[in-house]
Amino acid sequence: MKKLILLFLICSGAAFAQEKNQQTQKFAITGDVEKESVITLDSLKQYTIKPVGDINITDHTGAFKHKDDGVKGILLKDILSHTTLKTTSPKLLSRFYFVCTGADGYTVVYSWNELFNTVVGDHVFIIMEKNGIKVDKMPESIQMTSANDFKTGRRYLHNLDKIVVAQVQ
Ligand SMILES: Nc1nc2c(c(=O)[nH]1)N[C@H]1C(S)=C(S)[C@@H](COP(=O)(O)O)O[C@H]1N2
Ligand SMILES: [Mo]
Repeated sequence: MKKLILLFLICSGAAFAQEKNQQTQKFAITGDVEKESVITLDSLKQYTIKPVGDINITDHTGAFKHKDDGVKGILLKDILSHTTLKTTSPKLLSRFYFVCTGADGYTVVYSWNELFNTVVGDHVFIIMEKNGIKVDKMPESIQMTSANDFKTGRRYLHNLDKIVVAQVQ
């Protein structure tokens, strides 16, 4: 029985590790929106790709992990500006937040104000290229980064799968 449990733990661990590296070719925008959408690598081509520069990636404690060179990306707020949020008054947008989840379930949150009403939003990108590698060849596939965070690793989301729009009730 113990061996069986051990085998199960090893197998589920392997399955989980695989999921973390599961590449995504598209992500959905759902939740409190007028119309749900799916953003594909192809549909990303219509957006302006901006130079982001080099980013030092720390872990969640702040310790240096690695450096990404020559990062280029699309502003998340440019993509989200095509989505109409379901609300009766612009004043209520201050209640809204975006729940961004990777293929393995890792999740990061941005508030509407943070993205559209602070400088943070000027540095939140979907990475289209880094270290000379284009998005379709990156193991992290669709990767999102908040480049001006203190601890960049925390919101350096690999394999973006969905963005769910929600509001504080
Ligand atoms: N999808 C996904 N993204 C993730 C994580 C994760 O577990 N799953 N871990 C985060 C954390 S805590 C850190 S420190 C960085 C590490 O980035 P690296 O794996 O490229 O070094 O990824 C972040 N992005
Ligand atoms: Mo981390």
